[in-house]
Amino acid sequence: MARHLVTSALPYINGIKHLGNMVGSMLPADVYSRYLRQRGHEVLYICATDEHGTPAELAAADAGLPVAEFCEQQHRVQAEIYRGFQLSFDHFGRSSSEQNKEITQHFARKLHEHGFIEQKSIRQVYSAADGRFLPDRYIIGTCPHCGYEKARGDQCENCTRVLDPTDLIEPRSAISGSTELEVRETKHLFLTQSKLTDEVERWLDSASAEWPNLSSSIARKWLTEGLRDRSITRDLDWGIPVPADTWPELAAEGKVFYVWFDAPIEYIGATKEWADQAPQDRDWKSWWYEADDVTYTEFMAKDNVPFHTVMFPATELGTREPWKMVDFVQSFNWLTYYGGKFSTSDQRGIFTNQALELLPADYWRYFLIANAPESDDASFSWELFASVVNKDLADTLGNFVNRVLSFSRKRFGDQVPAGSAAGEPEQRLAAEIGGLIEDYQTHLEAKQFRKAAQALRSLWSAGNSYLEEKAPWIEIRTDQDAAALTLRTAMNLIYLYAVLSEPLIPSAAQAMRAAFASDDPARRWVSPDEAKSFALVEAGTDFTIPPVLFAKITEDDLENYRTRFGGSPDAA
Ligand code: B3M
Ligand code: ZN
Repeated sequence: MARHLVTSALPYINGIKHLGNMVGSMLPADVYSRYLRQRGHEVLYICATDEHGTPAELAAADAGLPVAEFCEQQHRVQAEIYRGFQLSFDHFGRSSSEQNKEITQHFARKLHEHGFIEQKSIRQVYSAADGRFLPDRYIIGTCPHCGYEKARGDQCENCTRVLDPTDLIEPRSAISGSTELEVRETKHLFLTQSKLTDEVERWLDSASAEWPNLSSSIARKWLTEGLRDRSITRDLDWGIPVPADTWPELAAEGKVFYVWFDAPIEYIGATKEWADQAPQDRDWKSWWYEADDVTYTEFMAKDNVPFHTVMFPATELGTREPWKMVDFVQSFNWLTYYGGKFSTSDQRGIFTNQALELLPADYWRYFLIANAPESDDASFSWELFASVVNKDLADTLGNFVNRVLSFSRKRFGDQVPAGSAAGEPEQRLAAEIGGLIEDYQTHLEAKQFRKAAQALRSLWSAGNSYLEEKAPWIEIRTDQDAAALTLRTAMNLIYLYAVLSEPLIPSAAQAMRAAFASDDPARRWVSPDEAKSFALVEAGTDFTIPPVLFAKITEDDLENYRTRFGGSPDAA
């Protein structure tokens, strides 16, 4: 069986992320990884904090901490939150690791060896008011392509085009707002991507056939405009140093690599971090080097697509070494907060730490996956959130589980009752759930998360319809065996839900499994055929009733959330 390498875009270190950030990268990557593992594949899910660059330096200065200390602390904070969301990383690394330094420097040397790095004197923007060179993203101005007024010097967030600071109209310092910018001469390394354009294009042609349109169209757009040589070093204190053996002069000047140069390489660096933790049985290189048996899937929001579909592939190709290239780029649009932007700088929307203070991870995981911004932006509102939680999780799933188990215990005690043999309603149910499981698998394999959530919800609904149709609380008055059959069938559904719901709602899934004494932890999945035989939970099995799986969100809760977070982007 193929091995699956999964990565999600590396969350930047400078602050706690909001839900919009998680739904476009880590969460779907986690659902996909969990699904693949459950289907018996070997999976390596890698993520890390992206720790270099000016924003980290500035955030550290704000916090009054040395930047290394700040990053260490923030890494721990983020890692803890992701654990809370049950993100099942095999490793959550740090781009500031020794491993990443080693591999990034190796990449740079190889690129140099093959003539893809040039040293040039450039004129760089210096801000007298700030007393420093301004890195690209700290110069803001009007985008020459689309007219967006807050475009950053490295990329326009509005039209996603990659920019140079000198492209900006009316540039100013993002730190102080000062327009007194002067240009000074300094030496930097450039990745001569222009020489790799044809190769990247050929690779993209062969690799991108199955990608979602969002990913391939952004990649195409960027390529059509032609690849410009990009500077890959910066005048900063914090970053991966340029190797002195290759560029002694620049190293002496204290140049470091540009954060976007070393960040994607950290996917590899973090894999080595993972292996170094248990060197005896982990081989990082086999996942990345001559790794033809590996299928590599990346998850990210759309603004990160150019870097992953063009720049990083160009970097890999230019080493002239057989590094694993991405097979599938899954990208996402934005999750908005009442139609407005989630914003870290304006503290608008819901941050991942706040979310976990309000409700357990499963509530968020399910809502976000069921409403993932796949083909379009999606909007978060408390009203929608409450209605999805109440309807799908509390009623359709939670209430079903509770009703079936409580009623059975009341009438038949603590063991799954036997009852009569399956009849026509059970056959119909079997056909229905068989088809739905097929759908669910297909959508998860295709990384169509909304559709997958829909199929799962339909599976839960099928149980409710069956229960309503059979009405064991009426059957029991005249025919104990008929009622027992209905309950045993329904309990088989509960166990089926327990196993199949795990990628989306791992805690509730675990609680449902634990209800049955016969649960075999080795069971990873239930095939349509197995499900149809209703023999997952046999008569006589001891069971318990799990605590309420999902509490309803009340009108009072809603009112509180709206007051605390603002019911609209303006109010927040
Ligand atoms: N850290 C995302 C961002 O800050 C960036 C992703 C890196 S993935 C290699 O926009
Ligand atoms: Zn623009």
